[in-house]
Amino acid sequence: MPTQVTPARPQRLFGISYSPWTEKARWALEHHGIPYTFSEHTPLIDELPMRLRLRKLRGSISVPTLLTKDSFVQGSLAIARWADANGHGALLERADERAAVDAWDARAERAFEAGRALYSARLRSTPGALEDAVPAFVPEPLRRTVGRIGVAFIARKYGVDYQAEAVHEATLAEVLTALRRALAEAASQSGGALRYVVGGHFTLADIVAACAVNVVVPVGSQYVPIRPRTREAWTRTALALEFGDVISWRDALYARHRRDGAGPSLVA
Ligand SMILES: N[C@@H](CCC(=O)N[C@@H](CS)C(=O)NCC(=O)O)C(=O)O
Repeated sequence: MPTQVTPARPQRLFGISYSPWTEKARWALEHHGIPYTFSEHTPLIDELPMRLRLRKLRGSISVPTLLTKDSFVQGSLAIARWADANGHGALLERADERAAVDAWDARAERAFEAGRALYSARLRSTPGALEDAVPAFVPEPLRRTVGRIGVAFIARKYGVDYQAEAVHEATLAEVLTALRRALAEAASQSGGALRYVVGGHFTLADIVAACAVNVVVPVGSQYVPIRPRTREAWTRTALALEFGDVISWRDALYARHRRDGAGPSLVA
């Protein structure tokens, strides 16, 4: 008698497609060939459904959050490590690399937060960007107002300081300088091929560092779908000019190590 095989339920990832935290989690999952469906999370509008899903009415919740067959994995680092423990690709960190990866993750986290603050401020000042950032179902006359409320919600929830533009820019420059230094050291060890920030091979540290570069200049839309005005709001032109070498490294890393990218381009 033939045995009936029930296909395993794929993982479901809740995230914000252009968010660096979400991209970090997706890259790790896709590196390991882990199948998942993606659900776009809209701040404020999806807050209550997400709380009910997680059975967490108090305390903070955020995305990315991964629903596996038996649990929720919350936070980009935890998801990347879950992927490493459950996937089939080459390990993204060995036990002896964990401390170095943690240090890069902490650095990238500072860049992500600085990037979010600059992006939130820029959303309010770039014509059409607020309207672009809200889901398609919101009717035209309401788009700007809904966008404004959404940004205010994120600013309050994450303590975003709109005024500290110079401080956030300096944080980004500091992280990119550290990355440039690490790549220079890696070049002297590897003899100039594609360089890796930890251990001479592709690790989670490269993923988080590349995602930190994405908050200065978003990577191509074939990897992370992003609308043109949203891209504009993330872009820091002066830093992009100053750190062209680091951006080229990020592009080469994506070309070599990011499988198919996150899906179809949203660029019109
Ligand atoms: N430490 C968390 C931070 C994630 C985070 O800050 N997520 C924000 C991205 S803007 C978020 O969920 N925003 C939507 C919301 O809070 O509703 C991680 O590593 O995943």
